[in-house]
Amino acid sequence: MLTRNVGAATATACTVALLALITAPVQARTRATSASPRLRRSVIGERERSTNQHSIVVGIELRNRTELEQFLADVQNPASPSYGRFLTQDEFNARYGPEPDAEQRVVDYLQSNGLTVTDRFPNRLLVGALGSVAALQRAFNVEFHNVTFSGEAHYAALGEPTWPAQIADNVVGVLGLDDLTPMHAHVQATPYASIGSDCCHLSPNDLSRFYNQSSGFTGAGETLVIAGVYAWSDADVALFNSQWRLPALPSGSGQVCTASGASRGCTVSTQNSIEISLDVEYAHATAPDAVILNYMAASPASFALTRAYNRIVSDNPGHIVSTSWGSCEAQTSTATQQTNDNIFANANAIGQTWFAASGDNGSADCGTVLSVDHPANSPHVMGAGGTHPTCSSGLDIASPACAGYGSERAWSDSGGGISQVFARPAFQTGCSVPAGAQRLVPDVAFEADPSPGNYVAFGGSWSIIGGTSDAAPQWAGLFAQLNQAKGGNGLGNGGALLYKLCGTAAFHDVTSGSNGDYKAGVGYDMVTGLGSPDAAALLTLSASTPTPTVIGTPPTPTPTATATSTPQCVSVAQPKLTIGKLQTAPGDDTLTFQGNLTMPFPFNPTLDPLTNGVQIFIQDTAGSVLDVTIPGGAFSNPPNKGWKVNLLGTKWTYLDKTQSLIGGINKVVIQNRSAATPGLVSFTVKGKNGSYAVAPGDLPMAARIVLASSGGQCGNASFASCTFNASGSALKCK
Ligand SMILES: [Ca+2]
Repeated sequence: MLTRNVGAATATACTVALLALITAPVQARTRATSASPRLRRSVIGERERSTNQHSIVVGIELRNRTELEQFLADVQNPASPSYGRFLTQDEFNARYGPEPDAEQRVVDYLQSNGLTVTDRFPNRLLVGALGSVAALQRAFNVEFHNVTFSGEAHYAALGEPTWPAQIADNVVGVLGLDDLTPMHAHVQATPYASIGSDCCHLSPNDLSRFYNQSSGFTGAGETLVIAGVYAWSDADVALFNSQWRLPALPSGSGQVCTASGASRGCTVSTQNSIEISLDVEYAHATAPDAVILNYMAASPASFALTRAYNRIVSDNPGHIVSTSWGSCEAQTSTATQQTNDNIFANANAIGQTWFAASGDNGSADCGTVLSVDHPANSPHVMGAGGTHPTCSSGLDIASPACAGYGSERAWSDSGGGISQVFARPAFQTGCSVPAGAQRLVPDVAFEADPSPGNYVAFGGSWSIIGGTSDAAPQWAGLFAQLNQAKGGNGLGNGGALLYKLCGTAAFHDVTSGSNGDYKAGVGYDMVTGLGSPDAAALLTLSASTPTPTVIGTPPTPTPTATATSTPQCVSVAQPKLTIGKLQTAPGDDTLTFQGNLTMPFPFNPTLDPLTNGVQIFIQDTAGSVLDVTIPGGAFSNPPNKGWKVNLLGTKWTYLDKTQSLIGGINKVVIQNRSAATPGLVSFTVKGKNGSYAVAPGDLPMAARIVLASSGGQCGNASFASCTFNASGSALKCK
C-alpha cells in the first residue's frame, strides 16, 4: 500500500488551493474544521476512484446568535416577559435562521459543481447533497483518498474545503467529507438472560419504586422522540409490555425514516436494534401514556444523524427528545459539533428539551484520550450520566423486587468532564460547579451500570442492558411527565430549571465513586452532574416554579381541534390556599382551596364528578400535606354525604355531614363555566377537622386536583407566595 503522511497531503491540498486563488474567485475556509481529527492519525492510501459517490451535509450559520442566546436565557427566566413564550418555527426562521439568500447561494454553488441537492429544510440550517468524488473535489478543492484508521478502511478528503469567500462566511462546514468518526450507541448488553423470577436485574417496576415514580403523571398528551439509528421490532415492544403489564404504545407512536431512500439505518437489525429496543421500552415504561416516535438516521454516519436531528426540529412532533448515540468530542469535527449545536439551539427556542447519553468510557471518551461525548457536550442538550444503584432491600434471590431507593454511587464508566469545544452555559452555576469558562458534562444521572442492568426485550428474548443509554430515555420520560404537569407547552432547555433544584429533594446527590479522572462529590460533579431524580419530588418542586400560563395574546397559535381530544393536566389559574388553626389540637385545622382550570373543551371524557369523584393532593417540601380521593356517588342520608348536581348539570357539590370526614374535607364545589367561558372550571374545597402539618421551613407548596382520573384531566397549582400569620397558626398562599 502506498502511504504518506498527512503533512505532505495537506501541502498538496494547499497547492491546489493556491492555484484556485489565481484562476477563480477568492476562496476561503470556514471557521470550523470539517475534517475528522482522526485524519491526523490515519494512514493515507491511494486516491479514491473519482466515480465513487458520497453524501454530504453543509451546515449553514444561524443569524443573530448573541440575541438568540439572550432569548434562550429569557425564555427560562420567570422574571422575563419572554418566560415560557417559545417561538414558532416561522418566528425562529425570521429572527435567527439563515437568510434565504445564504442558503440559495450554497445550493447554487453545489449544483454548479455537479452535485445533486438531496435535502433542504424549512429552517435552512442544512443542505444535503450527493456527488461523485470528482464533483466533490472540484467543489471544495480537496483530494479524496482511501485511508486506514485503527486497521479499518475509510475514505477521507485531505485538507479543508474552501468556498467562494461570500459563501464561506455563512457556512459552518461540510459534514461527510470522511467517514472516520461515525456515531455509536452507548449501550452494554448481555444477551439471552432468563426471566420470570424478576431477579436480580432491574425491571420497570423496580425502577419505578427506586426513583419514586409516584406522581401519577404518565406523559399523557406528550410526544417523546428518540433520535438514533435502526428500527424497533413491534414484537419486542409487545413482549416487554406484556411482561411488565404496561399498556401498548399510544396510538400515533411509530418510526420515521429520515433517509432520502431505503436505508439499512431504517430497518430492524438483529445486532444493532438493541439500542432502540432499550430506548423505546424504558421511555415508554417511564411515560406510558406518551406517544413515542423513533426518528431513524440513514446510517450511523454522523452527518446522517445531523440530518435526523434537524428533521426532529423541522417536523417538531413533540417536546422531548432522547438520543443515546454519540461520538467522542476530541475526535469529532468541530463543523459537525457546531452544526448540531445550532440545531439544538433551534430546538430549545421552539420549546424542545433534548437529553443525550454522556458516554460509556468514563472520563476518557475516546478510549484513552480525556474527552467528553457529543452531543451530550452541547450546552443546548442535557447530558445524562450513569450511576450504580443499590435498593433499600430486595433485588436478591430471597426477595427479588427492589423495595425502593437505597443509595447510588457513580458508575465508573459514566461519561463526563470538561468540553474543549463549547463554552459554559449560564445555567451551569451554583451547586458547587467548579469555576471555569467551559461546558461541563453531564448535567444529570440515572442508573446505568450493567450490573444490575435493565431487562430489555430484544430479538424475541431478554437481554440485560447497561450504559448511559439507560439514563437518557428515562430522563426524557420524566420530562414527558413534567411537561404534562406544567401544561404541555414545552419546557425548552432543562438547564435553568434543573440547576435551581440542586440541594432539594428533587435530586439524590451522588457523592461517591469516580469515572477515572473525576470523582463524584457533594453537589455537582463531572460523573453524575446534579444527581439522580426523586421523580415525585422533582415533579412537585418543578411545579412550584412559576408555570408559564398564556395570559393575553399567546405567542403561538392556540391548539387546534385535534389537541382537544387529548386530555392534559393544566395549570390552575388564580389558586388560593388557606390553612387555619395550625398548631392547635390535631384535627382542629381548617382548609380552603380554590382556583380555576382552563381545560380542553369539550371535556373528554365528560366532566362528571358524581361518577368519577375527585382527587386532591397538596404537598410541601417535607412531603404530602393532604392526599385524598373524594369518591363519586349521589348524596344520600344515611350516610349523609355525597354529590349533588344542579338541574343544568353544570355544578356539582359534594357535602359530607358525617363526623368521619375524608382528610377533613366537608365540601367540594365544582362548577363548569363552559357556557360563559368554554373550558373553564372553577372549584372550591373546604375542610375542617383535618390534619395539615405545615411548617415555615417546609415551603413552598404545590397542589394538584384530578377531576376525571380516567381521562387524566387535572390541574396543578404552585404557590410561590405563602405567608404565615404572626403566631404561625394560619397560612395563606396564592
Ligand atoms: Ca454529587
